[in-house]
Amino acid sequence: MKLNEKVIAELAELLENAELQAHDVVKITDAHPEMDWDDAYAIQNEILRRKLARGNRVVGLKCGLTSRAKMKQMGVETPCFGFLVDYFTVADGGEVKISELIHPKVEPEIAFVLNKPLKGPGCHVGAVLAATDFVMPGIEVIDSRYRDFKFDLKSVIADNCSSSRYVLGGMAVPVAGLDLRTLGVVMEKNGEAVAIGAGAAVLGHPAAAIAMLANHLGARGEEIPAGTMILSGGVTEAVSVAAGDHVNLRIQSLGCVSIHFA
Ligand code: OOG
Ligand code: MG
Repeated sequence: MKLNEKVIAELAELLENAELQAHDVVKITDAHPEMDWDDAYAIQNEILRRKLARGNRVVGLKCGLTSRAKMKQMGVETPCFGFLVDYFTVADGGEVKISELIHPKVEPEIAFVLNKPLKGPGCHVGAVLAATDFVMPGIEVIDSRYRDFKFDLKSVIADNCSSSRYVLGGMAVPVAGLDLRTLGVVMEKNGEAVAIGAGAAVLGHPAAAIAMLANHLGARGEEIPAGTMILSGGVTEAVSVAAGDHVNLRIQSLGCVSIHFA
């Protein structure tokens, strides 16, 4: 750790206020170039602590920057992990007010729901599939708190990996009999296909993202509890949205989910 507790608390407050008040900030590594990975996750944890103290509940976890398309779009080479809390949840077909967000983008994701805990190190795709109750289609709404959506990996980890809103829907399908690598993914904005991909875009197999999260937490002596919902990361580039936009995601064998921006 390079930052002291006071600076970590101040940066968490700055980033969380930016989220809650929907305004951008300059990326925190500009003023703190010495910060390290543990500092970045400590700031994210402090944001979580603030939310829990206010009565929010964790409803899931997320992996980010797990596809080449996303890494290239954001200029970052390594996946990151974050949390999802209750008020991020939008009902299928539901509405998000653009005025509550800064510069939102949507991305198509495969969500996993576990029925067994997962613990690294050594977690692998097979262990993830054996612990998966079902998968579902999900649209994640990301909204970096950083100006112009530009950041480096440490800044984005501190900012809870741009987490903002998400919607799950479609069918809950057990993974036995599904090849998650070849599932086709089509995301439409206002009826036009704006992002097309397949599951293998996420680290060769979306379950590899979940294994990576289990190994990341394992290195900190933590595990992913049974019952956890996890977003495995955007399959394609994220797409900007504005008021009036309707977004629909269709994943082969898993059905559709949609969201509207007002
Ligand atoms: C970081 C969060 C990335 C994903 O699925 O890749 C993410 C960002 O792109 O702002 O959620
Ligand atoms: Mg995402």
